[in-house]
Amino acid sequence: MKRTLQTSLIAAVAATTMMATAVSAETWRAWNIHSDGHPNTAAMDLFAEMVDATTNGEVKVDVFHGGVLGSQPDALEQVSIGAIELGNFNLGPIGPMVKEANLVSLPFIFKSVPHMFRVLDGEAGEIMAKGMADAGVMPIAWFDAGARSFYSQKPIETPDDVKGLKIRVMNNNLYTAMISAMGGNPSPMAFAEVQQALKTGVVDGAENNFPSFKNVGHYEVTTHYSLSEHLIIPECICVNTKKFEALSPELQSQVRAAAKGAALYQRALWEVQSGQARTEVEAAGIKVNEIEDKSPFQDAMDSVYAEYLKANPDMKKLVDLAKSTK
Ligand code: GTR
Repeated sequence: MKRTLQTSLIAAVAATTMMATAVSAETWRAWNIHSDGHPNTAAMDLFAEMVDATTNGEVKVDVFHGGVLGSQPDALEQVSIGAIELGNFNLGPIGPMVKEANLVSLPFIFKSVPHMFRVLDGEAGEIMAKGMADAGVMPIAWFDAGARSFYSQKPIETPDDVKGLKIRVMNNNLYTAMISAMGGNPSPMAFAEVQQALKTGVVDGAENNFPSFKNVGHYEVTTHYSLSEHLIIPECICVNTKKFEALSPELQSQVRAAAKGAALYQRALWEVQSGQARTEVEAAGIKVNEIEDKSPFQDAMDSVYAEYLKANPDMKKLVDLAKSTK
């Protein structure tokens, strides 16, 4: 089924765009933190294939998997200045460079993944996309990244369970505030270092979605995954704004169509593979703790919101837009 979906997406995208005559082919380097077996890796490969097919080879995308082009904050910087042309980025580490993108890093801002996509498809999404494009990282498609939950050597079922634990977070002050508000010790760290840090006890825990928890082996060095689902953060295919705008309007729409097709594929894969990842880690011995009542976690975030909005009053509009989206 995988191949069939891929083939029909490529055909559909090719059919909706005019065949271009190759004049000056250019190759774009794409950053991807994930390796084989992760939905985003397959989606980025399909994106590259579709760009090639729909632009008739005028734009080529060379995807570098496994984070070999650098850590996420470094790669973002590189894309923003055009040293790397694009990447599949999580919006969390974009917050420190694009204030509007921080909307998605407020804990419990979204009710569900579909709610998050509805917010992205509305005015709030437009404002975020503009802020990102102005900073040089223009989103041309949104990926699903599910919800992030805590994992450690013990269940984390209430905010009190975080007290005194050193928890790895991505690079964003909102996440350090989130852990501190529960009495934990936040430890910002690059994704590539987390497995070793968990193994050696440099950190007591971390937080992520099931596919990432599984794919980079975090489940091998921890015992409990607790479904706090405190963050629902989308990901993007983000392109250096100037490189994208330098393309002809026709090429721009072909690249956009390829990104949309890749996102459609990614979301379908995500649905299946995040369930599979959960099954696999449970089979490997991970105890998954359901959390019936998440309100103590949500209540613990009141001070995070209050302080954040005090320091960034202009973000209130985006928060209100998200909260009023059905
Ligand atoms: C993953 C995400 C990566 C990276 C990672 C992390 O879920 O796909 O882009 O942000 O989490 O925790 O650093």
